[in-house]
Amino acid sequence: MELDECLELLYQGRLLPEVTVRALCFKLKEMLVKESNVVHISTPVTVVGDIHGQFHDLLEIFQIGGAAPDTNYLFLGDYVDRGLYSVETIMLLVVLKLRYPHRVHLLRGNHESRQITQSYGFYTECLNKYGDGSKVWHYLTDLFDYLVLCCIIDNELFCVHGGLSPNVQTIDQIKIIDRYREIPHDGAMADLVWSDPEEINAGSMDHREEFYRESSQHFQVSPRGAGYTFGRCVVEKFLHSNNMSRIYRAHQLCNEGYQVYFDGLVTTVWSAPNYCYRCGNKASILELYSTNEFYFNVFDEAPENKLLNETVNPSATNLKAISEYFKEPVSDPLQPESSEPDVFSDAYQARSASSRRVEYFL
Ligand SMILES: [Mn+2]
Repeated sequence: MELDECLELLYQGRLLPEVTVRALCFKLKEMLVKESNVVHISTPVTVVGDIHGQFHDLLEIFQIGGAAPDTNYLFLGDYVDRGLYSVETIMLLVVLKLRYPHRVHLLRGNHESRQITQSYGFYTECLNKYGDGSKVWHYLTDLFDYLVLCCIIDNELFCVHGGLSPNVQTIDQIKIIDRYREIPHDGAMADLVWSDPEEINAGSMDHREEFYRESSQHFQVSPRGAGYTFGRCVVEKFLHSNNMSRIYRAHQLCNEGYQVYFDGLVTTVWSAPNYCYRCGNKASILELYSTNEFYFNVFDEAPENKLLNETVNPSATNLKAISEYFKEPVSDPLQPESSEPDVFSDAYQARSASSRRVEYFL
């Protein structure tokens, strides 16, 4: 099948035959094996954060941000899991990368992994859509091992899915990682896709808190169970050593679609509106015209999702089904607050990273 033919089907939300998926994955692996772990690109480019299988919202991104290849895109990872259309989402991105290799760039997120996708939806979705004997999940997770880890825009903007690592001081140290593998549990490669910035508000702090404030400037164990949280000192040191000005990353839900840390040195871009069809958050894409001219294009969920909400949203009767789909307890909004926090609540998401319970599904 020709690439343009594939694109036409995929834009309609159709699935490609398994043999085609196999051939496309092999072809893209051949292309990606030649890429460095750190890809260099130039502005103008539009940066996209987590999508998590929300296919209709990906189509919305092309509506508001411009179609590929008229607009250059850098996707920061987490294409699959959670949403109901991971296969459609990743296949559209795979074919766009093959068709327009210099205008579409795909980084690896922590969900582009065999282990994580078996727990958070993508594995089950592949079997549901292609049948129990199908190998679509294998083809795609093998392909994930070839995705690049980082991107540098105009030699000064560092882009990665998660964040920094205590094992990485220079870009060259990223370039020598053997990335053609499952994401390990620890080490530089794991940290790049798992870590989070952590900003401590100086304000009313007593002396005991001063100690924590100091230590939080550096790397701390992450409540996610993988990667680290990192503070302003770490960011300033990394940017200075590598002669860069800012970091753009994804990986954390933002109610307003993006979040700025450390006076703009780090920015989170989040591109899954109304995450999991129930978080009520906005999403954004970051349009970079040059290193110092940019615009956060904020958007709400696609109208198609609202139809989905009728079927997916937690009414008392289908809570159990959703709980099983998401493989985690879902609290019943009609019941009084239980001891487990509702990790999807605004109040919970607004907490600082270290005060949150493990939420490595994000
Ligand atoms: Mn992530």
